[in-house]
Amino acid sequence: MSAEYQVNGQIAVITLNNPPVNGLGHATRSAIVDGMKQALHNDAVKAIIITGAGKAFSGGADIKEFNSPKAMAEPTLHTVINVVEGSSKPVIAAIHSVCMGGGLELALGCNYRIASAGAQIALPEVKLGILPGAGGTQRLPRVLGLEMALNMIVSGTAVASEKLAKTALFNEMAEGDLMQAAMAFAEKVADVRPLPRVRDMKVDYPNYEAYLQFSRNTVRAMSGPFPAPLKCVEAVAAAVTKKFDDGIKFERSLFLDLVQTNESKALRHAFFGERAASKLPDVPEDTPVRPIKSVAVIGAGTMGGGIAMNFANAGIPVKILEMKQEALDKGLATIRKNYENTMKKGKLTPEKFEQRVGLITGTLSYDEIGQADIVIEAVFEDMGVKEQVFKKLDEVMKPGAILASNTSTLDVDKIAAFTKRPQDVIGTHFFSPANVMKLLEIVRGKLTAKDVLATVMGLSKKIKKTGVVSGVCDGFIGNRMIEQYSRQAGFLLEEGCTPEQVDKAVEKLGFAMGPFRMGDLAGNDIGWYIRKRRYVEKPQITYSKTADLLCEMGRFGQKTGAGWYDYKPGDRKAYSSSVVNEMIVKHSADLGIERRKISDQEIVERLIYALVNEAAHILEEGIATRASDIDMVYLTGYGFPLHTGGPMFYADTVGLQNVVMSMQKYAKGRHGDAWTPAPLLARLAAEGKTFN
Ligand code: T1G
Repeated sequence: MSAEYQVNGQIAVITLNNPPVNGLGHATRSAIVDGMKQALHNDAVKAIIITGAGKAFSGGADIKEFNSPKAMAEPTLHTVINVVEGSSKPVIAAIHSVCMGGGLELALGCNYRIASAGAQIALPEVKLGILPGAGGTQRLPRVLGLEMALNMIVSGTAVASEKLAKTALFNEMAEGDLMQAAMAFAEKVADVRPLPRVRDMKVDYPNYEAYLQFSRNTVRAMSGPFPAPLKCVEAVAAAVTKKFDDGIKFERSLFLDLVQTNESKALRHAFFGERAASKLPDVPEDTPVRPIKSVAVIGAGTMGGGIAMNFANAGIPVKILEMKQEALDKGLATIRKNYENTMKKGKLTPEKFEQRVGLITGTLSYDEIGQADIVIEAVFEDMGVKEQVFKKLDEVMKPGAILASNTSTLDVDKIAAFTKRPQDVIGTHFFSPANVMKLLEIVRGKLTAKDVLATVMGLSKKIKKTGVVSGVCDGFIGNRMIEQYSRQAGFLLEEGCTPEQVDKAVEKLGFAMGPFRMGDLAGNDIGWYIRKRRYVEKPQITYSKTADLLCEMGRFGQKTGAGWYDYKPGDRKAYSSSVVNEMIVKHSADLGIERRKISDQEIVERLIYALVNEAAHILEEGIATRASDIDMVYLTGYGFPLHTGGPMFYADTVGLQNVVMSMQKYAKGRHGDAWTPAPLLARLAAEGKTFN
C-alpha cells in the first residue's frame, strides 16, 4: 500500500508511504482517494489529516511515470485534489521535511495546512522543463500573493517553511510534534463551516498587467532555449486574469505541451542521470565507507588550491603540501584571494570566510600529512613525478588512508603499482577551476577496493560534485572523447572552416564555448604536449597539423596574448586573426585540399557524432557504466548544452540510425576511417534502439 489509513478518535489520518520521497505515483494517488472515501463515509470521522511517512511529506508527482500511461491513469493528481477540495469534512495537510511539486499542490487543495519548521517548500517543476500541472500556478498566488508565487514558480527554488509562516499558505506552524499539533488543530476546526478553500480566494494585485509584462520580458531574456519559464509566467497570469476553473484548464494545456518537449525530457534525463551515476552495479549501496575527517593535498598550484577549497567549503580540514615555501605561500594567498572575491560579491559571509580559510593549512613536510584520511596529489602530469610522489605517500600515509591522483589521463593502475597498497589507490580527476566545476571523474583502478570507491563517491556528494566512475584508459571518459571532437575540429579547418565558424556553429547549439575559444582559454600547448606523445605512441591516429603550426608560432592562447584568435591586453574578447586564417589557408594549399563551404549542420554533426562514436566504444569497453554517466560527464564538465540532455541523449533524440547515416556520409571524406561506427552504435542503430 502506498498510503495508510487509520482513525484516531474522530480524526482520520491518511499517511503517504511511497519511499523514498512519497512520489505521487498511481498507487499512492489511488490510496489517497480510497482513504478519503472511507473517511467521508464514516460518520464518526469529523476531520481528516494527510501527512507523509519518512523523509518527506511528498516530493511531488512520480517523475518516473512521466510520458507513460500511468501518469494519466485515473485517479490523476487533479482528481485526487478535487476529491480533497470537495470534501464535506475539513482536510488538514500536516507538512514536514519536503513538500514539493504535486505534494504542495495536494496540500493547497486541503482546507488547512500546518507545517514543521525547516520543511523545504517548492514548486520545482520548471527545473524539469515543465510547470506545476495540478493547480499550483492557480492556488499558490492565492495564498502567497502574485510576486512571491511567481518568483517561486519561475525559479523552482525551495523556501524554508518558517519563512512562509506568516502567509496564508500555513494556518499554523507546529511547535514540537507535528502530528500532535495536527490532531489538536483538527479537533479545533472539525465543526468550522464554511470550509475554507484556496480556490475561493482572490489574487489582489493592482496594476498587475505592468508587473506581468515586466516579468515576461525579464524571464524571456534569461530562459535561453528553455520554453518552461515563460509558460510559468503565462500560467500564473491566468490566476489573476481568469476564473479559477478556466485558469486550471489553461495551466493543464500548458503543462501537457511542455511535458512532451525535448527540453523537458532532457532535463528529466539529467535529473535521474545525476542520481544514477552514484550507483555502481558491483558496489552495494550499504558498503561501509572509510571516515574522512581530514584531507591532504599535494601541490598548491591552480588545481591543488581549487581541490583544497572544495573540502574547506564542506567543513573538512585540509593540509596542502608543497616543496618550496614560496610556492606554498603563493598557493595559500591565491586561495585567500578567491575567498575574498567571493565575499566581496556577497556570496560568502565574513564568518564563513574565516572558517574556510582557517580550515586550509600548509606544510613543507610529508611527515605532517601522514594522518590524513585521504591524500590527493595534484602535481605535474608526468608519470615520473607521480612515481616519486606515490612512493613517498606509500611510506608516510597511515594504513587505510586513501591515496588519490588528480591525473587527467595517466594510467591509475601504473600509479597504484608504485605503492604496496594498490587497493587504496584511486583517481579523482577534478576539472579546472576545481572549486567551481561540478564534475569529478572517479577513476577506478583494477585493484581499487570497493569501500574506497564507495567512500570517494560519498565524498564527491559531500563536496557537491557530480561523481562519475571511469575505468582506466587514456583520457578516461571526458578527455578520451574530446580528443575525437578536437580532431574533427582541426580537419574542418583544413577543409574550409575558420575557427570562428566552427566555434559559432556549436555555440549556437548552446555550447558555452567552441573548441577553439576553449583551446585559447585552457592553453593550446596542453593539447600540443599530448599530441606529441600520441604521435610516438599511436602514429596511426591522424591529426590536423594546424594546431601544431599554431603552437610553433607560440600562440598558446589567452596566456600568451594570442592563440586561434587575437586578444587585446586586459580584454578576454576573442578577435578573428588574419595571421591564423592565412596559416590555415596556406596549410590547406600545402595539403592540396580545395577549401569548400561547410554548413553549420556538418560542423555540429562531425563534432558531436565524433564524441558519440568514441563514447560508444567507452561504453562497450565498460570504461563507463551507463550512457547517462557519459551525458553527466559532458553536462557537468564540458559545457554540453543542458537542453539537449548530453551527447548520448542528443544522439538518441536525433535517432541512432540517422547518426550512423551521417557518419557513413563523412566516411567518404578525408580521414574517413574516423567514421567507422563503434559496434555498439551500429548494433543499436540497426535494432532501432537507443543508448539510454
Ligand atoms: N519522482 C520520482 N522519484 C523521485 C522524485 C520524484 N518526484 N524525487 C526524488 N526521487 C527519487 C530520486 O530519483 C532518488 O531515487 C530518490 O528519490 C532520492 O532523491 C503535477 C508534475 C525531493 C528534494 O521536482 O528535488 O510534481 O536514486 O537523492 O537529496 O505539478 O529528490 O534513490 O533511486 O534527490 O533527499 C516535482 C524532485 C515533480 C522534486 C529529495 N518534484 N526531487 O532530495 O534525495 S513534477 C520535484 C528533488 C510534479 C506536478 C508536477 C529531491 C528531493 P534513487 P534524492 P534528496
